[in-house]
Amino acid sequence: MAGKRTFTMIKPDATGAGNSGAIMKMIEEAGFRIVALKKTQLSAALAGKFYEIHKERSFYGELVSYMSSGTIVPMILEKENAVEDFRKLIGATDPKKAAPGTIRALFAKSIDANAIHGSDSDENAEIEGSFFFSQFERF
Ligand code: FUP
Repeated sequence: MAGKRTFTMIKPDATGAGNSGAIMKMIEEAGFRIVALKKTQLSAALAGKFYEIHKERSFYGELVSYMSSGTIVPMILEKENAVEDFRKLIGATDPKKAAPGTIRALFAKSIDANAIHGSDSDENAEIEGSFFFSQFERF
């Protein structure tokens, strides 16, 4: 059965452009409830750990330095079929390929500065959410 929670973070390009509020409004209007939220900045070491799954990919070094270059807004979201529905709301990784009206089509600058992250499975949603939030921070 599909899970009720996913994990997201608004990335430095979108926070830097002042788009966090507009993106959060889209998320809430799409029926997601924000159950945990903060604004923070990752060290390179922590960004490297978060993206460890991409360690062998050519863009890993740039991804880590980009993701630690500015503030991010990590959130845990709740909705039926959360992971799949949220991936639809954000659109394809490359904003040039993202469907019109999706968050990446509207706000992403490029394939790396692509405005927002969305977990790709229930298992990763749990792992990624736990990376930023303890059980006590959820409400
Ligand atoms: P997504 O699940 O859509 O976030 O995409 P991926 O898991 O494939 O990639 C994770 C992140 O790596 C992207 F959000 C941005 C970065 N990336 C690049 O910088 N270059 C690429 O060619 C692919 C991904």
